[in-house]
Formats: sequence, structure tokens, C-alpha cells
Amino acid sequence: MIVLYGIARSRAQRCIWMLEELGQPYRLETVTYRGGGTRTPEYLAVNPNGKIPALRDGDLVLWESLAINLYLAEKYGGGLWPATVEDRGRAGQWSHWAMGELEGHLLTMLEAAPEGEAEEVSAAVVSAAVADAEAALKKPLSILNDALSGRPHLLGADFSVADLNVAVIAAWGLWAGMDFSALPALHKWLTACLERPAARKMIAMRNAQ
Ligand SMILES: N[C@@H](CCC(=O)N[C@@H](CS)C(=O)NCC(=O)O)C(=O)O
Repeated sequence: MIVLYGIARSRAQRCIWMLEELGQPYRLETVTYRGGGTRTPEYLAVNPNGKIPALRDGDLVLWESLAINLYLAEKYGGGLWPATVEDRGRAGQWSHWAMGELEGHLLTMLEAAPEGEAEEVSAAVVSAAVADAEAALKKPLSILNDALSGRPHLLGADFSVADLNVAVIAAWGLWAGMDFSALPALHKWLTACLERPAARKMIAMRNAQ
């Protein structure tokens, strides 16, 4: 059986959402980033980076959340894996883009949110970091909104791994309390993605932690 290492309140939520979409049986092996759980010799043998998530599928061990999702979508995904090489290229593009252009800034927003997990830092430092992150997010969020204007999903008609990999990162903005109403196409798409039963299951697991 597939083993996913991590917890739902971490980037492992990305792979939980994907595994739930696929209906693929899996076991969630609890590894936490608090208290040194990612730094044990046993876990470092799985992921030498000492980070969650990681996935074991038979003899294959993979780390990097969005790479895991691309693998799972291709191996098990039916409709989530794009049918054409061009759309597979676009799925890679959007996945790398989300990690490069959105993730860091949205993490700043999430960590500064009331339920956030920021270390003890002064309010002034946090608000300066939030202002920088908000400014840096303007362009990529408007690019995402433009890409979704006139089409329901990033690759066209159907929900795919591209949507999942971007939406699961964009969700951090919603969870941080950002207002996306000025970006109507993005807002509508993100809301619809997060209403999928597999996403709701992941969110319930996250909220239970
Ligand atoms: N690029 C990696 C990042 C993984 C990552 O940073 N995971 C965090 C939890 S969300 C972690 O394990 N941090 C522990 C640490 O940095 O010590 C991925 O997407 O899988």
C-alpha cells in the first residue's frame, strides 16, 4: 500500500488531496516537523532533506509534494493526468510556477494569520513582511486570474493535476484571510476546487489537527 509521510497541517496536505481524488488506498504515517520528527535517522533514510511530505509506493520513494502529485496523477490519475503532451507541459509549468511565484509569499501570509504558526517575532517585523508579500503577490495572482478568465480550469474544461497543484497553494491565501474578490475568476475557480469532496476531506483532516 502507498505510504504518505507527514501530517495534514503541512505540505503533505497536497498529496492527501491528490490521493483522495484518486481513491487510492494509502496509509498516512505521522511525521511532524515539530519536535524533531523529520530529523530522525529513520525518516532521513526516507527523505534526506528532513522534510515532509514523502511518499513510498512499492520500491519507489519520492519527495517534493508537487512532484509526488504529478507522479500519482500519471500513474493512477485517469482524468487528472492531461491527455496531450502540450497539456502535460502546461501542468508542469503551473506546478513549478505556483511553487516559485506564490508559495513563499503565501506562506508569509499564512504564518502571520491569527491561526498561523509564526515563530515569536515582533508585530512590526510581521507587518513589514506581510506588506512585502502582498505587494509581491499582486502580479502572480493577476496572472492566475487572467489565465482562468473565460475557462473553468487551468488547462481548459476539466479539473486536472495542474489545478490541484496550484489551488492547494493558493488556498493558503484564503486560509490567511486574504480577500480574492477583486480577482473574480481566481476566486470562483479556487472556491470550486476547494469544494471538491477530496479537498473537503483534506481540509477536514487539516482542521482536526
Ligand atoms: N519543497 C518541499 C518543501 C517541504 C517542506 O518544507 N516541508 C515542511 C513542512 S510543510 C517541513 O518538513 N519542514 C521541516 C523542516 O524544514 O525542518 C515540498 O514541497 O515537499
